[in-house]
Amino acid sequence: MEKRKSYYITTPIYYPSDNLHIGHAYTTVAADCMARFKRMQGYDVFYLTGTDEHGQKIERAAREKGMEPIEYVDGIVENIRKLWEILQITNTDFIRTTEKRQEEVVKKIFERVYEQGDIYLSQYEGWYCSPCETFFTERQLEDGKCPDCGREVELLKEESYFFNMAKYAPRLLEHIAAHPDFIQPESRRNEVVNFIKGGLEDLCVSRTTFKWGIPVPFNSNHVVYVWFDALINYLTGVGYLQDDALFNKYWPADVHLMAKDIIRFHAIIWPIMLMALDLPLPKKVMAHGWILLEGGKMSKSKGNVIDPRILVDKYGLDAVRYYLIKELSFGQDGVYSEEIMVSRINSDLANDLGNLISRTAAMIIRYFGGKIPAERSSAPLDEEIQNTARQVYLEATEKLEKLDFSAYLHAVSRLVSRANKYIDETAPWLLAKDEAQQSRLAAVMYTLLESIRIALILNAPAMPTLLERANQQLNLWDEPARVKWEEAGKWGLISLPTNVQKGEALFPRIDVKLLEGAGLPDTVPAPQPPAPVEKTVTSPVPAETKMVGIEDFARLDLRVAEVVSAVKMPKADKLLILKVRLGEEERTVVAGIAQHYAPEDLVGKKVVIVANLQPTKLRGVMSQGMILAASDEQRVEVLTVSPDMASGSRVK
Ligand code: ME8
Repeated sequence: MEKRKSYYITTPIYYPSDNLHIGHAYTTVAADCMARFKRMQGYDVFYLTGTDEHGQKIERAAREKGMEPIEYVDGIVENIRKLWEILQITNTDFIRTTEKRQEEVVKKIFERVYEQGDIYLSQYEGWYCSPCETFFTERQLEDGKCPDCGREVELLKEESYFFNMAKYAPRLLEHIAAHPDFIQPESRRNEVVNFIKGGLEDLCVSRTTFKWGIPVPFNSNHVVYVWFDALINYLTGVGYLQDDALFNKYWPADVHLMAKDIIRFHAIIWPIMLMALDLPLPKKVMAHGWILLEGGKMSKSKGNVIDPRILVDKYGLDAVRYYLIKELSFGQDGVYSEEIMVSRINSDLANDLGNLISRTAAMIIRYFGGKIPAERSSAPLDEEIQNTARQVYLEATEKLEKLDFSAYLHAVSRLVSRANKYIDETAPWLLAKDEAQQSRLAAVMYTLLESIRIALILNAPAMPTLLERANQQLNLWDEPARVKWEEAGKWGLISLPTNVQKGEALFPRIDVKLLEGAGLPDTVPAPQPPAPVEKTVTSPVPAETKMVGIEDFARLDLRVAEVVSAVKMPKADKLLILKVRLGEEERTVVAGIAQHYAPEDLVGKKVVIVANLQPTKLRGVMSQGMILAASDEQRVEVLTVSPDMASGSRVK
């Protein structure tokens, strides 16, 4: 049997000084997206995450609560594990630095590096930042404070073991130059190279001022420096010195993923430690940006954190993961606000993907009882969709390989938008009226369902429950969990007849009003839904009116719609709720014309609506379009066309 290729990905091991927030969730979800993608490609994946439990910071946090460090971290680690379950993280193992396996490996490594002369005993004097667990020289301080977090530092003098890093600097620079992909993104690589070129000082790798750590094996006055200990987790996790078969299978790691705050530890100290151990270096160290709040960085110690569990409860797992993965552009920071998240979920998932699926499913049921017939006549437009699907597959694959998560989801969105546009272009409700167009209608439905199948597969690494949920209506796969990535690269895998059934909306639209008074720290004001007033036509056109090209105008889908019913919106003076028919399709539109029209005056009228306006909820009612009306100082008059004009007709 052919041996499957292996893939080893890690997240940082997080400090269990407090519960984790969406920043940590971001890294873990992104790494999980990668692990799922690689599994779908057929790789044998090892995905490691865990907790970094030693050091003065944790010891202090525990003491402040009057607890033993281990007792303190045990509780938080339990919460972290639960959080990863909630987010459906598929980590292969979870490593805690307080485990026996880690202690044994750290001691052996420390001893070996000491024996070969790369670790030596000396005196250390320096400025120590306890929250960052880092020493700084006088020169590195900023205004006498920690250059990383801006907090107070303390002058510490102690006997310490030092790791001779400078010795390996030239080799590391050579390695970085020969492997341009080793440190990503490029801006971080340049930063690291400049830092190394500035001269590496030997690293202090032991402490005597506190006890909460792994003892140096030959001198129990010292504990191993927390970063020296923590980085080794990446080796212990895959069985270094303990399970050779496992280790040989997965080492070197394919990717260490983290945010930019800890890139130097991973791109300088860690490779040098591995060089000292004669081990191959990881293939890639990738640093993403930070998720910031409007007021700055989120931090456990500042207490301004966003709890991912609450978001999942409110908005659902797939939606929250989707938002996180799409939010940070390659290597860049992004600003979190609940409003931005909700508007992204509404536009990308409720309007685009969710609507595409529900509209297509409804049409296949309405026109063919859920079963697309085999007789299909294609048109050149169908090929255009196939090409888009192919390009999107290639692009999504390429972006994921590069860990450019946001660009990957942007690519997938392109296919969804193209398919939605295809519905408008082919107007299936018109085809359905004509017996002679049955086979064309079947081809249109098939093209849509194929596009959906591909878009679903491509979204699957980001949204773990999506395939299963969509499959309940679409019945595309016998076993959604076994779908392969490459199936998204092939057109025409759906065999006929299909078996599409009615189902619930996959991504219900979120009412932005739910956000009011949510009491979130540092969030921007909720975006206002577009006012439900009609387009007003004033005359004459003011000179400063900005001219638009015909292509801008063509983006509006204006249609004739027949008003089939109209009622007043309860407790709203200005609003009417109209049911309108556009060809076969029925829609609800909320219009701000109650002061100008009695509901019964509108019924039967053929009005003009903007049919491709983003749906929005007004007073709890989803409005799916806007009615055009002219207005002057006194009146508002709804635009109408003659009663014999077919509803659904285009207005241009
Ligand atoms: O640094 N935006 O642990 P840590 C994006 N124990 N990512 C964020 C984030 C934010 N606002 N906040 C945290 C440590 N992260 C060490 C690691 S590894 C051998 C030892 C994520 O709990 C991001 O991945 O402070 C960042 O690098 C990591 O959490 C820091 O986690």
